Amino acid sequence: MANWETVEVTTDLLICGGGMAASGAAVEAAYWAKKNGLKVTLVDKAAFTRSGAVAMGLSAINEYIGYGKGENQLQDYINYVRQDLMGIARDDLVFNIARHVDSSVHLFEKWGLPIWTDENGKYVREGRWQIMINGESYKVIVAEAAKNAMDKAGFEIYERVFIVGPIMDGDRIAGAYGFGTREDKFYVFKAKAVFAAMGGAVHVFRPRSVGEGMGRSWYPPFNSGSTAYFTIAAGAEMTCQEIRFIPVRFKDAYGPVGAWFLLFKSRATSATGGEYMAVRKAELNNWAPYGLVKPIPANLRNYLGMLDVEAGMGPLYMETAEAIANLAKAFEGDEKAFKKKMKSLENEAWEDFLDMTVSQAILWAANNIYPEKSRSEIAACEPYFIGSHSGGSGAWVSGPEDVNTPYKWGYGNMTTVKGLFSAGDGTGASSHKFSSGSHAEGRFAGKEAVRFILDNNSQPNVGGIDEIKAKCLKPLDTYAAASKFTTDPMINPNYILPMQFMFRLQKIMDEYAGGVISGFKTSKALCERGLELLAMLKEDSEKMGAKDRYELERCWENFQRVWQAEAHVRTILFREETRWPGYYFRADCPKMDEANWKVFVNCAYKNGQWEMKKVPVVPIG
Ligand code: SFD
Ligand code: AMP
Repeated sequence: MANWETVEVTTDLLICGGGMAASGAAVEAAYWAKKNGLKVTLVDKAAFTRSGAVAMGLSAINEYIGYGKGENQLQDYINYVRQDLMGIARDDLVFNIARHVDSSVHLFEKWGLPIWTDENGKYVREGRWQIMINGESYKVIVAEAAKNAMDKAGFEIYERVFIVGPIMDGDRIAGAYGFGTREDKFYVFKAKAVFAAMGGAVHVFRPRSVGEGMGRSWYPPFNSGSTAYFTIAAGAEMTCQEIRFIPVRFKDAYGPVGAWFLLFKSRATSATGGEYMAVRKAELNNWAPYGLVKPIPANLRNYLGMLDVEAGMGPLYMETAEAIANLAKAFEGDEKAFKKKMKSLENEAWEDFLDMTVSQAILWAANNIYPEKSRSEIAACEPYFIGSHSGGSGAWVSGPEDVNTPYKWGYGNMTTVKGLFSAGDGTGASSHKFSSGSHAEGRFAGKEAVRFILDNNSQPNVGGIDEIKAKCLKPLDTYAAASKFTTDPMINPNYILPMQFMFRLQKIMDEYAGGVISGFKTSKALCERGLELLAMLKEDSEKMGAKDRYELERCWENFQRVWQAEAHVRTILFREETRWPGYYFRADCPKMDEANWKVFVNCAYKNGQWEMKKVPVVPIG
């Protein structure tokens, strides 16, 4: 067996992940733990200040209610999220995040994040719920505050340690295991409670960017479904596993569109010039009542564009030049003021991408695109699994104690597994939290996890470490034992390399589970065949081979992706209707069925079997 040192760390609360939710959890838990003589430990697979979805920065904060300022009511946000998810959302969770989110944003500002303000000092709104920021260093600012809180309390942060999976003591979480990505070290973390916030899942489906563009995606390619795998493997109930998110993005470099639609008030058109949201408006009646609300749900906005593409009217375009011209129109007649306005609009257009998707700015430059002169191509991307944006997948967690909700079993944001908490992309049915809401939810969950520990203050048993270590390092052994059998170690019948494993997974998902190549369509028969192929892929995961530490990480990332994939396909198969056209289409059940399927679909993996069930949607307010 590979000769790696074993490092054992014993703590009270283990925070897995170092993104927005984990940063929130660290700030809050460090305070409450220190006060109560407990210890917190944080583990991130990357460098904490530049890790996760906000690594590159962001140009907007997408959830700011302005509740204390009388700008919006919490109930309006709850209604907005439920409608955007075609009726399927947990109002209690959305409410809980909404009531705490503004204070996270105020903390960001206090810690140094520049938020745009108008001449009266009011935050500049991108849309009703979003505010604009100069956010290139957003993650650095938020992570440093978390680091300071942890340092002040004398708590440790482990960077560049990849968490593979949970360690259980019966039905209670007992810790996690993983390995160093820069050192030959196997880690065992023993904890009384675990907060799993290792982001969403990217590259489960074949991306549009393949070959020379491989690795480019809208969401970070290094978020590989670790949270989903961790919670599923611990036996936690999962929800909304069918609600993938398909963002429409500027084509090929995946630049976000929110600023263009909301701040610049741009139109999106087909090649023939028609604005699909206007031309195809009648289609929305088929998806009533959700198709008739404002804003029109994200999946339906996607769907109308997809119908144009299917009708041969692609490519689709963002009319950037027209939008900029419209905004500058009021200044026509005063040459100096007009030029100044045009310059500031151009700056805003470029900054939007330079703040969060640098490669889109590079692609514009490479393709001679001047947003004020020409329109720019947009397209629906491959599917992503993220519970924090406009998808819904994640763990099923307990609602807050002080809210009258049927979904409650003890500690807020605890999964159905004792002592295992989650937030951000890790929790389901509570979409539209984004960066700010993930942080607020993390703060709440961190505090609740400390409360759990105070009530259950015993160290669970951790056994079987040698077996776990052997299994974790096995891909290195498999490769070492067989790589000399062939002249090219890339081609070898004794193992499957991580890249080959990932390509096989992505091909299955693309062709059977409604990826880009299938026009986002699938069916019962396709899902069933996809599950057969996934079962064989899972069998072959026993034969994963890794030539070095780097490939070992890739092996386990892909292993985690497969579990997210399976939960997804099983849930699509179980739900016999189409509810989110524009995200996926069950071609054999093409209509929405409110009478039978206005429910959550939850699943859990227990004793080697998947259990699927319907859970009623109970709105509050
Ligand atoms: O424009 C392991 N997001 C946006 N949110 C906004 O508020 N405004 C925007 O402008 C947003 N847009 C946007 C966004 C994201 C991206 C990539 C782009 C544009 C280009 C969404 C938010 O970023 C998102 O909601 C939150 O970041 C979610 O927070 P969280 O904590 O659930 O996930 P994370 O931040 O990605 O952190 C994950 C962490 O886990 C680590 N990790 N650690 C140990 N072991 C493992 N196995 C691990 N696997 C992962 C990661 O390193 C990271 O620290 S726009 O498109 O709408
Ligand atoms: P995006 O850049 O697509 O991630 O969107 C950023 C924010 O703007 C999110 O809150 C979206 O829900 C919202 N948004 C994007 N496009 C639209 C639109 N056409 N109408 C309403 N809201 C939108």
